[in-house]
Amino acid sequence: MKEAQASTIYLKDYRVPEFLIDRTELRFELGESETRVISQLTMRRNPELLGNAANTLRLDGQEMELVTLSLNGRQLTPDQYSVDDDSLTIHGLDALQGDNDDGAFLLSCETLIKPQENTSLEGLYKSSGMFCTQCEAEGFRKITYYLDRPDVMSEFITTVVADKAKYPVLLSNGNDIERGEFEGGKHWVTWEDPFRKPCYLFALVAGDLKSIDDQYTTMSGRTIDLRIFVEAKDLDKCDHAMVSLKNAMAWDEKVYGREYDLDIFMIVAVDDFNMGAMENKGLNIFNTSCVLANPQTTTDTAFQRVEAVVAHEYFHNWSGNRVTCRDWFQLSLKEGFTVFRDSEFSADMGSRTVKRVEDVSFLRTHQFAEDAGPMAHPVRPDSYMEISNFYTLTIYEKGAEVVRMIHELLGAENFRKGSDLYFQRHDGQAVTTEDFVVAMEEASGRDLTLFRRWYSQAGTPVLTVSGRYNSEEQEYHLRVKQTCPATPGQPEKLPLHIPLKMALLDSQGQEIACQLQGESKDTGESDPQQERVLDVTEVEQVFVFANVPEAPVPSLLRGFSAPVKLQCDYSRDELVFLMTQDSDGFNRWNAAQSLAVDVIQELLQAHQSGSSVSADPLLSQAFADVLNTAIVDAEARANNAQDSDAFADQAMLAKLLALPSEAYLSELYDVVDVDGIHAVRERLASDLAATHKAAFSRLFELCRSDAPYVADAAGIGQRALKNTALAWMVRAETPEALSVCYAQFEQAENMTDRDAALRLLTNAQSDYAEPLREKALSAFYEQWQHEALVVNQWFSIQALSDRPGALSRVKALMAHSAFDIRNPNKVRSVIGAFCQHNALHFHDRSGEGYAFLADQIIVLDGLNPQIAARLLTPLTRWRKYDADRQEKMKAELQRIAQQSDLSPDVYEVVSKSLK
Ligand code: B3K
Ligand code: ZN
Repeated sequence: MKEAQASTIYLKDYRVPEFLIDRTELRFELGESETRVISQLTMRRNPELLGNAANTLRLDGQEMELVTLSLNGRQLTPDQYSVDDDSLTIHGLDALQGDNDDGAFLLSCETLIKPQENTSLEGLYKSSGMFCTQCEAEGFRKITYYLDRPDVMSEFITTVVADKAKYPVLLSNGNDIERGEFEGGKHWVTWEDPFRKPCYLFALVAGDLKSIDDQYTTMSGRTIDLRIFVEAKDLDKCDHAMVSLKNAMAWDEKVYGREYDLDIFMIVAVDDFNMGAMENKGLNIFNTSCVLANPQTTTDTAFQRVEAVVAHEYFHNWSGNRVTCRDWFQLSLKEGFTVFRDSEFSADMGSRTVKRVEDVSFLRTHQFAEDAGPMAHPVRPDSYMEISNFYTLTIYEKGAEVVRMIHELLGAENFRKGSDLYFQRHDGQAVTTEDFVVAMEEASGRDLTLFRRWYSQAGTPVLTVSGRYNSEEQEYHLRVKQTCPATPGQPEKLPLHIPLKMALLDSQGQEIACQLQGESKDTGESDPQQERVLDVTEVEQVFVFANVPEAPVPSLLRGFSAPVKLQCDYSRDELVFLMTQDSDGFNRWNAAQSLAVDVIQELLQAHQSGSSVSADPLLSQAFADVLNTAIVDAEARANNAQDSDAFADQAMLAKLLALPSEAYLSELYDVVDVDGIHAVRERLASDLAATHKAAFSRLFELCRSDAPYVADAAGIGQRALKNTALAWMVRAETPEALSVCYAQFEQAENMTDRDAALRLLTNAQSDYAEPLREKALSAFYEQWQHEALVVNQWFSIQALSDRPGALSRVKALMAHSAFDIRNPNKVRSVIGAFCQHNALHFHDRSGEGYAFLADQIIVLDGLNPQIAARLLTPLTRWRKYDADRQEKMKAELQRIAQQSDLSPDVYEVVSKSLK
């Protein structure tokens, strides 16, 4: 493996910048074969470095041709500077600068770049005939020579010049202040962004775009223009994003007191994009998949994603843009906080418990796996080779959990005081996670010294809890132990400050007052609480509760109050009790999951030892109870019962009727038995489907509705429950059930129902299913072939199918005319879907799945290293499989490693995985 490809950057090496850029003036002359970029940087030495004698100025820059360079108006000669693959260095700055009182100087630079040839989708590139940019984290250096680091903040004035017919819309950050036309069909627009920002927030767009426009009046009465730019054919898919944006703006005012600052807020949708969206100041650029939504083409899940991502990017205007990161080790400062903000927003817009269940399932399945793998790193990493590899589930999702824990420890009111202080103190600055924690501490008076370890320590802590009741003393002892496994570079772990939210339930399911020994009953401060947050801070602690009249069942880690693995030896009866009695909705769901996990693990053990065990009837009974609740509730709705408040949350019922996923079950084992888990879970599901056949059909019928499609919590819940019932019905693959499914596919008036039916048909294995499936798949493509996002869905539905022959189908899809390896959405919907989410076939014993992925990575690395590195994830987990699979996975990693000219992105992931 070529060692020279990537060097490691360490947090401990951080130094403040030697130079600052106060003003950045840019002019882009966009052309069909090349683009000319003219920059004028008003710079000075950083006064923080007293007596800064730096006489050499190094600017970042890659993949560009330098045309001219001048300093204070004097052109520099080649002996006065040097250029290499990554930088431009000016030597002997003092002499060049001459006498200048304030030390400021003007550096002017003209370069040529080729956006048309840029397949990395970083920097300036073309997507479907339009120019667009992606600069975070280090893409600006592909646009012009610059100090490409987030702690260099500048004002930007940008002029874009382009052919008017081809690119009628020219956008950049801030407000447009001037425009004009040149002879020969060109026009130009100048944009000014008065807010100082790092260059990673710079954006430019030029294209033939149309917009839907709206306005928002802020809490102080300012009117903001809102514009969403898309291709003309997509104008009918922007309303949901616009409503989401306005809701997000209002929510940030109400919950955080944060108001928008510019006069205009723009969103642009592009087809070729490496991730979901980007929060460029005043000009967010979105992957079409995260902005376009229309009931005909978009599922409920995608509607919810649009709402969440629009909000996330908008919230960055404060948590990320007004207050930004000092260096990329602080990435979670903006990402963790902003994910926390967007998840709270979504919770307020829809069903809070369901949102929590979804977030926690995702975290436990995917982030926990990352934390246990070779790329594990703390929320604030100590080092990286390629920062693009650190836009991870740990930075985002675990980072959000860390902020959520601070919220839990401080309470909503103090947390708000803390965020007010943080925003006010650091407005216009580039800061650290430490600054965030200090603001929270100072505003609340809460000591977070120990808590800080969450930022520096990687790995998922394990909390082992056991209870003991002493009837004579009427005491309940809760023993809590914490451990955390070693992670790369961190063999030893220190105890963390873990907020353990809990309650004690009596036999009726009522919460018992939780009085810790030593707390008096009648002092106002320590009034016994029904629910409380225990501060777990030591390796082992015993919490003694006094005046407990009967042996309680503890309800632990309510709302998933910390991102830990909870081990508690509940009996199955206790789990059923919690499922039905716990007043914490999250814990009711969690108990249901734990019961199912427990039963499946028992079945798997039997399966592996060749013995036969039948599933504990408790699980089936639990299903019957949920089904019964769902049916009674649906009947009440059907009978137009008035009291809608009394209705159950149908989305939650759908969650309770879902078995834990194979991916989650896999995460629970050190060595994953891919085939065993699949076989056992399938068999259990078939048994449950058969046992409750009539009830599922009844529920399905009751949940069908003629009401027009609305993407609100009630509508989404109703469709989720109906389609869950349909899935259980189709399991038996009877001709009747398959016909019902096909009829839904044909008659559906929205994409959610059509998609659900098509997925089931695509997975069905029986002979009867085959013609239905073929008919449905071709009709679907026929109807939607002109909608790129729907075609992606069609790809992924097929790539995910667990029918035999999956890999050859995936290869055939890649040969389909609609597939394009340069488009990340297409790559994700075929290669990504198969390798990351079709474990059964990706991990086929033959090892062909592994070889296929390695082949794709080698091709993609030459085109788009970020996407290539991201796709590697399933191979990095080789330690979790049996010896034979391990060998095969490792061999493919080694094959990738031996390629010449690997990108730093892929090099870092491969080398760390093989260590
Ligand atoms: N900040 C961007 C992610 C940039 C990824 C760069 N490789 C989107 C977001 O988190 O909001
Ligand atoms: Zn973000």
